[in-house]
Amino acid sequence: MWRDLTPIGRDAESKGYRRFAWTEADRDCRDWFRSQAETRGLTYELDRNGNQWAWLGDPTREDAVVTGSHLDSVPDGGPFDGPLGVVSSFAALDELRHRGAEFTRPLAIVNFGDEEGARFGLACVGSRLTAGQLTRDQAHRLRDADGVTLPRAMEQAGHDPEAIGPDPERLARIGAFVELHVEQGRALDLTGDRIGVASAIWPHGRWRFDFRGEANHAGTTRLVDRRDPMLPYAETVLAARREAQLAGAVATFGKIAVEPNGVNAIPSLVRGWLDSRAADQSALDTVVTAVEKAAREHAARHGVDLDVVRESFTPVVEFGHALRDELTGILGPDTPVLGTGAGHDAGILSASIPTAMLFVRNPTGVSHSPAEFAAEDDCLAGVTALADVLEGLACR
Ligand code: HGY
Ligand code: MN
Ligand code: MN
Ligand code: MN
Repeated sequence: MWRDLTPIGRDAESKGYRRFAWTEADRDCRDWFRSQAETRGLTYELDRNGNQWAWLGDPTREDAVVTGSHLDSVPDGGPFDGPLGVVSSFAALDELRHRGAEFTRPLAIVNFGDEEGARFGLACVGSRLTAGQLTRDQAHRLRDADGVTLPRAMEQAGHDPEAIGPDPERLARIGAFVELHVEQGRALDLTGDRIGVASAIWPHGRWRFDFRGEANHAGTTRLVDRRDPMLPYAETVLAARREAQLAGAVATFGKIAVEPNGVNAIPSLVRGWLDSRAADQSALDTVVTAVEKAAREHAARHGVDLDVVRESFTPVVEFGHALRDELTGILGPDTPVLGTGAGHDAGILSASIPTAMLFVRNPTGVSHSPAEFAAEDDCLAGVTALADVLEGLACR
């Protein structure tokens, strides 16, 4: 199963994954998911928001146990972030069938579309639409770097963009959602554990900083005559690192767009995206406020205009104790419980249904990079743990 999936969307040079929403690689991943579902005799379903479901049992009941994750990636992402959760879900079902488990509740495996937001800039689009945290109109306004709108991309992929929207009936059918995910950090490696349970997802958001200056000739324009937006942008990147350090938070300017983007042209516009996260809201607010203040001071000093737009924000997610304690009850009371700075579909759904997460050890701690890694025996331990959890929740 894993071997069929890993070549899809993998760049030969970087060895990283480029599985972006509604592209051919995304289509191939979806075809893979459907074939895995149908090979197992599960009822396959593509929902109005482009999420894929594979059902065992009566999907109309209101107490289904759902597991799964996403298959899309960030640019040059790693092989485990998302796919490990989906593959482990199918493998856990195989394990439960091997055990002869008798299901007393429906089970579904899900692939949530566009979790990373790599193409259209907003994370968790599939689960946000389903949970009613993103409206159709907001989704229709999303566009990629080439100006292709989300509706257009959906149409090109054969999905009706007018059908997207909240899906409360579907959520009403779910009694519990458990997402297995590779750990994006080294907490389990440091404690020597293979598996952990999530306690919370840090509050996090994305802010766009538009520094507007004056395009001009790089060779003939005197320094004193310039209104170069690249300078306040650079100073703001350094300010973000400083403010995050002070607040015990994280802040990253990882994406930039420059116009006209010519080697010999002073930019007219430098657009930078800040991703900032912190264990608590007040620390996050402190960082973002301080970074914006610094950006405005630097911009003014260089005669550059600045617009700051909050593009997305996810408040802290505390996973409910009831389901979390059920998991540690099944996996063992000394199962480590750990927070994460990474966003997940489970974080979005936790506002609507009982949700929990399992983490699988990643000895490198690296993610969103081809260097992301999980050892085979840890992945197998993840499958066993997920099978134990699903058996405890959905079987006699
Ligand atoms: O950005 C995140 O934390 C997630 O990987 N989408
Ligand atoms: Mn990710
Ligand atoms: Mn992920
Ligand atoms: Mn429309």
